[in-house]
Amino acid sequence: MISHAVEELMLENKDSMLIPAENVANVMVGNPLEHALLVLSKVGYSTIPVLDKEDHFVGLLSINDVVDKMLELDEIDSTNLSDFTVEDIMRTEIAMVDTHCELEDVLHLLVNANFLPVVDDQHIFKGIITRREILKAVNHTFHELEQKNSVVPKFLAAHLKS
Ligand code: 2BA
Repeated sequence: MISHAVEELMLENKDSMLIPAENVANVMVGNPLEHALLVLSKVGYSTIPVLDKEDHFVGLLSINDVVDKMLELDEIDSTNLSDFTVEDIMRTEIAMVDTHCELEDVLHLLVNANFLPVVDDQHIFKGIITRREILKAVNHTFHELEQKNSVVPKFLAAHLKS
């Protein structure tokens, strides 16, 4: 369990932990794969969220999945991809959190994911929490603890006790 003091420090810059939906590259579930490939190569991210027309989060699409699909086809030609949509290959078994999630759950889930999609009660996509933002918060927390002398070396702690 995370101590209250550490959690407080981790959440000091809580607002910047969530990259809001409007700043997150995404594709629509019905987009042809040829279009999705263009989006993925343009934005530079390896995996991006898939949304439906009502902005619900429905899955993830990665550049690897698109390349795998191209390799399955007779000729390696991106125009063949227009016969398929994002829905045909997106991943739907995804770790995600809601807007009321606990920091501890986020930390656990980010062990196995580069980022976590965040949804509200109606499953509307609100943004993502990335490993990068969490590591920034960890870094900030370590420095603050050090500055406040909250971290006492073991030998000193034993000396202070005696
Ligand atoms: P990746 O695309 O595999 O990126 C891994 C890390 O590489 C990112 O970690 C980031 O530090 C860096 N990086 C890659 N492409 C970048 C770019 N175009 N601009 C700036 N930095 C870039 P995180 O920032 O922790 O992101 C973790 C994952 O979250 C990314 O994995 C990507 O799948 C997703 N992601 C992050 N920001 C996103 C955004 N604005 N839109 C869509 N997906 C995003």
